[in-house]
Amino acid sequence: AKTHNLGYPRIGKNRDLKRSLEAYWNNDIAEQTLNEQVQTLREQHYQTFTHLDFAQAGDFSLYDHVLDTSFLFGNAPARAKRENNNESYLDSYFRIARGRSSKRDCCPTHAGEMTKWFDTNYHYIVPEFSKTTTFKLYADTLLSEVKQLQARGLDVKPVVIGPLTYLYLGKSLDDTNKLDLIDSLLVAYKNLLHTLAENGVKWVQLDEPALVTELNADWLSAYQHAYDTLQNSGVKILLASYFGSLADNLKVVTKLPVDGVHIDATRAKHEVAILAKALNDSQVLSVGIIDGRNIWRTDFTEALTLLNPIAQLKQDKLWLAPSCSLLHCPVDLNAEQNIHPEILPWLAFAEQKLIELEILSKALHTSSQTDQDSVQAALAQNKRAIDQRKQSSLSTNKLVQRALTNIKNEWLHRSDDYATRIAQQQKSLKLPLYPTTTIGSFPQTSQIRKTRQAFIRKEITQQQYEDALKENIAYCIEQQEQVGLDVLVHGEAERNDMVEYFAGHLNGMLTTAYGWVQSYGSRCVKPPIIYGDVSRSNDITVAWTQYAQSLTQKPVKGMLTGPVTILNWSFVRDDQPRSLTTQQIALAVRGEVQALEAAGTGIIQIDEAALREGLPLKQSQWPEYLRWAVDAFKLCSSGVRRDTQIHTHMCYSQFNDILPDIQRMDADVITIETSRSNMKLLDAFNAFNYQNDIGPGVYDIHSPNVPEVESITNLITQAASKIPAQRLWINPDCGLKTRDWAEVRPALTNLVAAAKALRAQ
Ligand code: THG
Ligand code: ZN
Repeated sequence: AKTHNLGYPRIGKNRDLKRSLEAYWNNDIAEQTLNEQVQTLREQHYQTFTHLDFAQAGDFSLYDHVLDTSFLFGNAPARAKRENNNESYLDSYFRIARGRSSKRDCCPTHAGEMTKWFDTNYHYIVPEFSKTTTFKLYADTLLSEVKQLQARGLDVKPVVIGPLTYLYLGKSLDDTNKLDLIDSLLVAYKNLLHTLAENGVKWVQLDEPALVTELNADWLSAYQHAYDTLQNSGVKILLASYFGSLADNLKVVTKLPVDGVHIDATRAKHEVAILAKALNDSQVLSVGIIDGRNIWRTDFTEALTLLNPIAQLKQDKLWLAPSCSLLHCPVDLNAEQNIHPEILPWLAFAEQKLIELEILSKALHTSSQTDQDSVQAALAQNKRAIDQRKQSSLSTNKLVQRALTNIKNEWLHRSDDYATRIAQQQKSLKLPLYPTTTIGSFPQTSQIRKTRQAFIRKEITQQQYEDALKENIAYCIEQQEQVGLDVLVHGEAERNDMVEYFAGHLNGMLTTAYGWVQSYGSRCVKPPIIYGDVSRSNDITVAWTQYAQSLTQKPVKGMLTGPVTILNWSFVRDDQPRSLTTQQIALAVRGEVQALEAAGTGIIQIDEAALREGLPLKQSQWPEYLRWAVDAFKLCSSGVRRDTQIHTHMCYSQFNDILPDIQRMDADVITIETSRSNMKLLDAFNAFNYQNDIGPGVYDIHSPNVPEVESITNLITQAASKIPAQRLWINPDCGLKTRDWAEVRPALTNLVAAAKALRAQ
């Protein structure tokens, strides 16, 4: 079977791309140097082609491949237009990506909106469409890459987002129906395919992951129309679907006049054989057999059981690949020095996954005797690792499993209703009308980051590290006292990331040293790995919260990350349902909540930043997800007294379609992002008749501008026309961690002044 790849991580083994980009944006290096550094990085990328029959082009990007596609088809927003001749093409690209170029004072622009790429933690720049949108091919960048690879004697397969997924990902700025643009877009695509054909390209991969969502008849007929139009363009088309099953769309896919179809065998296993039979003899079936969304070693026995009959049927028309682009995986497991030696052989990062792919292909039909011997050895080694993982005492914890069976239904509910609880809480907390607070983090100064690095490198002792953190907490409390906030936080100086930090303190989870995955542009996260039953053996946050509380008379809110967010931002077990893993995490968080309460904490916030983004790609599966996700939140938050106040926070402000579920979470207070939507979101809460307290964000922390008192009072007055004043809290949006104290202090001072002015009225 021929092997190919859908995409490789761009960030580099050592976050090389991040360093180069940030140096360029800082004006520390010139464009020429950036290009040289990027070329070096791509040379490493090209090394991976030794495992493959095709070399993919077009998967690399300096910021985001969706933005690249907008430039490829001449759909960059009009504001990208260069106003002065000094600006390079690259700088106009970065202006759309991040609002400014590298030249500090040149042409500030509002950045393109960012949103999540399907159900991943990768953010793309949203394409913009309107009545006046036209398309035109600008293929130079892609062509030069194709030529560079051809010059090395490689068989190049460009990877391009397909026309319908491209439309699907974008937003219409007016009331234009995106599908009305398809014909003019297809002209540009057809032009691209012809151009590639003229340049000796044989196969082009068109990515259409929108096909795993539930599409209506208009979209499905647009698919038929688009691929009818694109056929006979001089190249063969591989239509790639991934991130789920094709389900009802499978019938349509098999009718499209394409030369091959790629399917995600990790998430649509049962459709592989169906598709193999439905395609005709001349069509290629590419099976995405290696999981591109997780870090587990592939079970070769299982994979070959699936592949052998397909290989019989499809012969040389069977191709093998990872399930999706490896963009969502860390780069190289070999960089990890501190992973438990028993767990290490269970894992495969991008580099290791391509080696697996090569072995699987050889295992399907080995030619030479030496190959056979090495393949047999690799299969045996794989079986040992898989068996050892299945039997390992590290993945199972009988106590956790017993604790799960002991969960009582009452544990999922507070013992009193909201009205009773809030009355008790008002008695004990004695907060004013419009209480003020923040979402939890305060500026992570470069000093804290440096101290943490020094501690990780063992250059300073635990004691020195803790003293430095305490000093930071004390500063944080003092600042909040001065500003006059009502409910304080300790500021989270001890946390590098809200998920990674808890993973480092829970049993059954591990964190990596270099397992970076691109989140957007130059920004990365290191998702933890959940390898076993999760539990908590020691208090995690209690001492920091208590220390902060010892410094002030005002209540200090305990800060935790919720179970659904810990799950959604980690690599999960593939040997049990996500719902069960989440329930284990919920039980651990419940223990921490109770420990905080026992230590005297009267307000505890449990963030579920990622609850909404965990919604399945198929809307018909939402109720099932929401049932266990909300149950997990209730399990961790309900085991407290009636006068203990539970807060939660959620990002990404689209709650209209899940309000019943948010109500069912029954947090005493929910804080949400609203400042940019001018409180519009509260209409939905109002229309739904949401019962509990709400803290709408009144200050957009992503903007470097300090908000005026008047603009905050305006927002609160608007909010109070939708939600009774007695139930309103006043807080900024989340993310103060990313700002400086010099910005945060005056902004919060104004926020408190606005609250005081309104109380006086
Ligand atoms: N944590 C995790 N996942 C997330 C977020 C998070 N996904 C969604 C959203 N928040 C993504 N946002 C960001 C914002 C900033 C950074 C990464 C993702 C960031 N990262 C640092 C960098 O790349 O320089 C590295 C972080 C570090 O120093 O440890 O700034 O909050 N899990
Ligand atoms: Zn948020």
